[in-house]
Amino acid sequence: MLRTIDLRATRPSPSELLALVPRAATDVSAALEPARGLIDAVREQGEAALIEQAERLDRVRPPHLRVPADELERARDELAPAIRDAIERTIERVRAASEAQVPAPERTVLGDGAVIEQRWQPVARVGLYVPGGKAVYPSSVVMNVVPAQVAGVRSIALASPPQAAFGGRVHPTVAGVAALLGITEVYAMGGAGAIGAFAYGVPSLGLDPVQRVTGPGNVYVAAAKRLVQGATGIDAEAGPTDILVIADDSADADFVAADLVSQAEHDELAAAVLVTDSPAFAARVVERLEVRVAATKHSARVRTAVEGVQSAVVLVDDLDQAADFANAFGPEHLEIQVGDPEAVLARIENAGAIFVGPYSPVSLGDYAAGSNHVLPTGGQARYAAGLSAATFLRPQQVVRYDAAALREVASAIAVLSTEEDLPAHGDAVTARFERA
Ligand code: HSO
Ligand code: ZN
Repeated sequence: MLRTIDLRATRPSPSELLALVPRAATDVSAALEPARGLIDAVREQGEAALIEQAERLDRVRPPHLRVPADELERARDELAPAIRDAIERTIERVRAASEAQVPAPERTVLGDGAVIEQRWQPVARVGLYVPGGKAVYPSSVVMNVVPAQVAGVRSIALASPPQAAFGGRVHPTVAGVAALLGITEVYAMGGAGAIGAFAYGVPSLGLDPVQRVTGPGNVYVAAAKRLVQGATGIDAEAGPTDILVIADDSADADFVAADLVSQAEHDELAAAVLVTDSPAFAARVVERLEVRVAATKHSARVRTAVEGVQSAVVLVDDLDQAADFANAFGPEHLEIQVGDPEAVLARIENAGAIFVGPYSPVSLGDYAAGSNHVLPTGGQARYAAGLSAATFLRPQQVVRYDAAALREVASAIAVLSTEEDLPAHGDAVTARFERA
C-alpha cells in the first residue's frame, strides 16, 4: 500500500524533500509538438480541422460543432431533478463565495490633487474548457462559469469534446448545466484543437478569439494552453490531482483513508500523501486504506495511484516539519486534521485550497462547499492560485493629477528623464508650465 518515507531526525532542504516524493510523470513538453500541429491545423483549416480531429481523436463525427440553442434548452429541461437540484445548490454557494473574490476599487491620495485609482476590469471574452475524456465533470462547468460571470465577463464560450456515446454531441449533463447557467455559446470540440480555436477564433463558426482560456484537460490541453499564451491568457496548467493530509494522533484514521481514496479515484497518476508525526496513526490509516481500497468501485485505479511513487506516508518529528513538507510539496488540496489546526494553518504558505478539520473533506470542496475546485496541481500551488473571479479580472490604475500636484513632482521627473537620456519625457512636463 502506501510506502513510508521517514523524515524524523533529518533536516532535508526543500528540493531534497521534493525528490523524496516524486511527482507523477506527465510530460507536458513531450506533448508540445503534437499540440502545435493540432492548433496550426485549426488556424489554417478552421472547422474542417476540428471535425477531422474529432473523428480521429474522439472517434466520432459531431453533427454540429456549435451546439444549437434547442439542444441546449432540451439538455437543461431534461436534467434529472436531483442533479438539477444539486447543481443549483452548488451554483448558489460558488456564486456567493466568488463574489467575495472581487476586490473593491481603491483610491490612493498621494497629495492634494494627486490621486491613483485602481479598478478591476474583467476580460471581455473567455473560453472555458470542460474535459470529456476519462470522466465527465458537470461540476467543473459551474466552477469555470460562475467566477467568470461574477467577474463580469461579457462573453463566455464553452467547449467540451464530442461524445461517441451521444452521437458526437457534448455530454448532455455538461450541456444542461451550461444552459442552466445561461451559457448559449457551446462547442463540441476537444483537446488541443479546441484551445487553438479559442485562442485564434474560427470565423466560419462565428467563434471569436477569447482573451483567456481556463479549465482542466489532459496533457495535450495543458501543452496547448502553454502554446497559445501571447495570443491569449490562461489559468494554471492542470495535471493529475493530488491530496496531502497533515494529521496527528487525534485525527480519525478512517476519515483520512476515505479522503485519500476519494482523490486517488480520479487518476492512476493521482498523488495521495499523508504527513503525520504519529507512526501509530499512520499504521491505522494504512489499515483502513486496505479495507477501503479493496471495497471501492474504482479499486484498481485507486490502488495504482496509492501504490505509485507519487504517493506516500511521510513521518515527521512534529507538525512544524509537516508544514515545511507541505510548503515544499505545494499540494493542490491540503487537509489539516490535527488537535490545533490553526497553528498548522498559520505555517502554511503553499496550497491550492485548504480544508480544515474533520468535517471539511476535499470532496466537499469538489462539489458543494462553495470554494472552487479548479486548482493548481503538480506543485504549481507554490506560485499559482486556483480559479477565481480574480482569474478573469485585471487591476488597472487610473492616474489623476492636477497642475499643482504635477508641479510638485516636476523636478523628480526632470532628474530621472535626464538620467535616462530621455529628455523629451521631461519636456512633456515642462511644456505644461512654460505658458505664462
Ligand atoms: N478533485 C478534482 C475536481 C473534481 N472532483 C471534479 C470531482 N469532480 C480536482 O480538484
Ligand atoms: Zn475530486
